[in-house]
Amino acid sequence: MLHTAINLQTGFGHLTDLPCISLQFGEASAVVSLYGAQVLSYQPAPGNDILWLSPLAQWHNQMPIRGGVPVCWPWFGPVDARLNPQQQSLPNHGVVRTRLWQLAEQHITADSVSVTLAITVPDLPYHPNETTLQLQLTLSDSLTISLVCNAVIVQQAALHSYFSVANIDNTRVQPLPLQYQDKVNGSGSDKNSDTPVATINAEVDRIYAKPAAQLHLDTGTQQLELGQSGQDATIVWNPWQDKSRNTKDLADDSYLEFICVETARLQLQQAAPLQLTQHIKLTQ
Ligand code: TA6
Repeated sequence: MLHTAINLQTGFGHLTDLPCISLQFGEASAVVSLYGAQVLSYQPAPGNDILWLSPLAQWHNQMPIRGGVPVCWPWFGPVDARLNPQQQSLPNHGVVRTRLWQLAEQHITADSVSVTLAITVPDLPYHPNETTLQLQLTLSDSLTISLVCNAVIVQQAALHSYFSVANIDNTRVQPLPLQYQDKVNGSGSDKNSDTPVATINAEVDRIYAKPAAQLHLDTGTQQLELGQSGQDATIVWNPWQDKSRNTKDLADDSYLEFICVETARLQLQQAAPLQLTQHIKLTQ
């Protein structure tokens, strides 16, 4: 008999007072924090965490947790003026990373273990009504993370996944579009690459529009398939040396240990419901 379970747990790693939910499906496990609905751990087998969590991550005093899969919503990066009519000072990557979510549903079947976390946001700066957002997490022989909002509003979103890498020099993401927007130094300028493969040997902060539905991440020792749907962009980010040193909740050498490959919907033209999914599967 396959061992399956869903449990409330207090604490994960050094975040000893964080309210979390753990999921177990046979050998595989996952942990999601109720703060931010942030997946913090995905282990296809015991001891092999696919996701990276900063040793300096914090969650008190409105700090978003550095690592795992932060949920960015309803904007990505600095807020766009269209979503901030009163020109308030608003946090990077939206408002739900630093709020407590609730467990809304849980299911155990022969094929998977799943939970749905939900949050109702009463105070979007550009929308008068309460808005409900859900994060659905399904663990089987892979992990599927879906962010769902049925409201017909203008909304951006990203699943800002931090993946553990064995060796950043040998880390590769492919296939990516040749054209990308380069955000290093805040320039936002369009660049062209001559290869569909992203490698990391300096600070990288790129937005790729119209990415493929299936990406391949080679971490140096492991191969991951990253499926995505509902997206219009993939972001690849590594802060490299200087930004690691200058970011409070990163250690000096943290840039050697992770790459962010993010599934995002960034369009601001149309009010539309949201269903954004990232599917993570270890293949080797
Ligand atoms: O997705 C890349 C990015 O937007 C970068 O520009 C970088 O700042 C990163 O996210 C982390 O943002 P955060 O607000 O979590 O420090």
